Amino acid sequence: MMTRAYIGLGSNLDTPLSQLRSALKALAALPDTTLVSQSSFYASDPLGPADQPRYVNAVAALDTALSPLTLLDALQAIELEQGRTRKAERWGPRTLDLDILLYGEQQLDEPRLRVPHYHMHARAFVLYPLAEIAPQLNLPDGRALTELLNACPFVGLERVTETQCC
Ligand code: A4P
Ligand code: MG
Repeated sequence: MMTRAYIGLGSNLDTPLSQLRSALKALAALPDTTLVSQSSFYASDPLGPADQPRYVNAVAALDTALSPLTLLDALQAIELEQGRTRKAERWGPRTLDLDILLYGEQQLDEPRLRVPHYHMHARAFVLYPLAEIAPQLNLPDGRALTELLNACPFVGLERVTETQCC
């Protein structure tokens, strides 16, 4: 059985736009998974320490037969493949971050995995790309994505074209 999952992609090191393009190819190549759609790319101001480069963010929709934890393992393998190192600093710079934003209607609170992603509801760089590919979406708790967008201004965010940027 396939489940629709939404993945947040972010990068602010080593040519972020190419990091995201490579990550999308890797998502499309995951076993038992189809890459259904992808948002535009967005340049965004860093959340967290300010002394780091701007990010490029995007959101992808997958239909997957992988379980949530197997999907997380696969995403972390892609992060490592693309040179991700985990540092002590919270929200520090990274070549690639892949977050499971939503996994169907499921709400998970496990040591390795919280879904919906714990901070997605307040992040413009997640909500606007997500709205591009799933404008009618509701969260598992019943909140509409449109409601979250109304409370989250389009600030510190720009859509980037293929030829622009990083
Ligand atoms: N984990 C728990 N739930 C999830 C989930 N839904 N998806 C666990 C993915 N992983 C999840 O993540 C730490 C652990 O979270 C993982 O081992 C996994 O078991 P990490 O990727 O190693 O560390 P992190 O990403 O630094 O931590 P955190 O708290 O998840 O950070 P976020 O929320 O990912 O934020 N600013 C802009 N403009 N754009 C960004 O994309 N990203 C971050 C990172 C900070 N500032 C940003 C951006
Ligand atoms: Mg993360």
